[in-house]
Amino acid sequence: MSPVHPSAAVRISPSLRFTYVEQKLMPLYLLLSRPEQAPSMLAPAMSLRELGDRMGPDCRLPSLVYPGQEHYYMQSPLWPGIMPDVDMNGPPFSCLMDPDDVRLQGLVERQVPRMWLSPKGAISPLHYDSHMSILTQVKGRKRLLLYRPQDLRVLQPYPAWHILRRRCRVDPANPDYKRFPAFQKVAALEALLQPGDSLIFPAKWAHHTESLDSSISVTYRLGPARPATARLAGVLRPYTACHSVVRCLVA
Ligand SMILES: O=C(O)CCC(=O)C(=O)O
Repeated sequence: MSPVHPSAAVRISPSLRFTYVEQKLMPLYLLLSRPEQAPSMLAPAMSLRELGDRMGPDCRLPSLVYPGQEHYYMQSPLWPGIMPDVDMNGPPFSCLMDPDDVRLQGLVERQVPRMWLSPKGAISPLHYDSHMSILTQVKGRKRLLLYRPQDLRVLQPYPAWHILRRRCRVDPANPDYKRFPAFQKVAALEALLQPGDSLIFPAKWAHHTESLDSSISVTYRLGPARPATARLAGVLRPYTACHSVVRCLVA
């Protein structure tokens, strides 16, 4: 019997900037444009073996969407057993769900935990999420720039009907102050995550991420179970948890 190789959702991009595209709105976009004109495309199911080959230095496989070079970023639900050498019940994961932590009380899981496997230099351009995130670094280092919800308007997110909704027009890595002069006055918080660190940030905190090494992260998304805690989630601030030590990013 041939071995079964699990498959993963993989984002494909013509550059190391992996602009997330709203998948639900993609069919509409493809009525008007060709796939290779999209900022990125999702390969729904690629075997881990093929992903490994494509991410390797000597890949000879033909490109899937973009003519010439393309890059791959696995962004996939985390199945049991996908990382057999990582104890998902041990630190730092175990300390994140501390029932006594008032910041997590009343929150429920809003998305199946996700695994993010990226090459060195991969960028997730500035965007915000609708739920609180816990981003845990498993391998390699990841740098995040975070912006407060009150600065969101200045970051110029695309409207709700757009395939780039929740993405921002401002690019902190290459700021265009002529086009976005107000951005000069906006301060970012910076987080450098090492393996074992977790960053917890509430909904609507826009973030830009950069993989400083080839990287594996896991995200959990939590949302309020009751409307009263929705207000609490909105005022929380990001903090990092390194194993059982929690240190505030913002004083
Ligand atoms: O680091 C990444 O690229 C993925 C994490 C992220 O941006 C997110 O969870 O929204």
